[in-house]
Amino acid sequence: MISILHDKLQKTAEALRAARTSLVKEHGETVLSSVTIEQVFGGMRGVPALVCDTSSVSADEGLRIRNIPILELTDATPEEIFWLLVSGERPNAEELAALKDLFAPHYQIPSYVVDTLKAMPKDAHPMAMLSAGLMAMERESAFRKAYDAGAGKDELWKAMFEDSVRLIASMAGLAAAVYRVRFHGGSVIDAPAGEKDMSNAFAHMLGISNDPAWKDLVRLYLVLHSDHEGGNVSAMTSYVVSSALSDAYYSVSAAMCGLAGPLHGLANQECLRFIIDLEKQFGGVPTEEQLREYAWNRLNSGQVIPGYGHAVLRVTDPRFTAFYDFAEKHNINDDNVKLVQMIYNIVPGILKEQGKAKNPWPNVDAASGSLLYAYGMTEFDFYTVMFGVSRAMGLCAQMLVNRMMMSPIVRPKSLTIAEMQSKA
Ligand code: CMX
Repeated sequence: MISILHDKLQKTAEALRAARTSLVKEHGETVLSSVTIEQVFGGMRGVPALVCDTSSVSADEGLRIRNIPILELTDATPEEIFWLLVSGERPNAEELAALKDLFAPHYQIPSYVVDTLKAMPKDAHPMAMLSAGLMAMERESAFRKAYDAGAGKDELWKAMFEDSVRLIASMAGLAAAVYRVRFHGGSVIDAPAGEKDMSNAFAHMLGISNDPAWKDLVRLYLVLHSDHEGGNVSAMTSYVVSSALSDAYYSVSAAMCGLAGPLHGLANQECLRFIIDLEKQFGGVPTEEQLREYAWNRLNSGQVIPGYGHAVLRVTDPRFTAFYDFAEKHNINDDNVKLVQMIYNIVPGILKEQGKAKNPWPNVDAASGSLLYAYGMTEFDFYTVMFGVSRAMGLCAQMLVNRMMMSPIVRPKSLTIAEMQSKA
């Protein structure tokens, strides 16, 4: 698969390998940090043990994609974001058009994938369907074919590029098919003929609305969730799986299983459930006092407030801000959106008073679901699938960088409790 981006990445691959070789050769013994017992038992929090060039997340600012703050990228398209993630540069018009040409043939997924989705139980979770759909498509992998044909380690990134392009584009058709099969009796909508733009094609195939603001929300959604450095559950999962030279379909499917966890991507679904339950309990938007009481009851019964807190961030997530701004710009007059704003005014104070969460501020999941709901996507079991379509870009970009660097199989050391005790 030859393209402008492919040619550019040839040089990137050489530079990445040179950087890796010289860092290891000249500074291989440099100590980056020491690891404490608390970190080992605490989900490896703060241990700098991964390389990720595509994006970074700081406690006080949040996500930067290739060092550009995410709030400066809210007008971008998903295609621009993928180009930026893998190459470190924003594409010009010609480059962008060339990438769209690569993606467009794959918005329409093969019929056997739709058949796989239709064969699943009627109550299968949409994330299980997404992951299974990717597994069904694994037979398309150029990477596996290249490996089987004896491609050298230095060449494998080219097949990973080919898989990434197809997989990212197919995620739009696959996710839309999951939506139509699971919630609309299987009436799958074909990709629009001649449509090159990914978010427009995706919005069309979902079949929810033709409102330009909805299409813009789909675009923004795909941009904001695309990447969040290397240590989150889904990114680390795809990194580990692909380090065994499993192809992108295996790796992204596994990552989607991690994204389906309520402490990770599923939090957006949980957030909307929280909002709807609140409205049910109080017959509409509650008073501030009622909200306070509801939140405290939840905390006192050992449940989290979904959409709040973060393992790295210590400020309001800029992606939450981007969604919040979208709601204000489009003047969305909806009870759920009002509640998101009300929760934002009240919950951080409660979490601070409780004193457990290190970060009392909202993350991206606190606002995203209410906007999808406002435009007619009311099946909130589906929201994490939307997240997954976007996150596939970051996962593929990170795997591609790792293949270009010829990163080895991941194999950290585990210790027994007795070994740990003997060190204490
Ligand atoms: N509500 C209630 N308690 C919370 C909380 C929240 N929103 N966030 C953190 N806490 C609690 C933790 O459960 C933990 O309690 P214990 O000491 O009893 O185990 C304590 O505060 C300390 O946790 P932390 O160090 O602040 O947070 P972690 O790094 O362990 O976890 C996260 C981070 C996101 C899993 C957690 O904040 C959480 O569960 N939030 C709600 C779910 C959510 O919104 N997830 C989406 C995250 C974004 C994403 O990855 O997609």
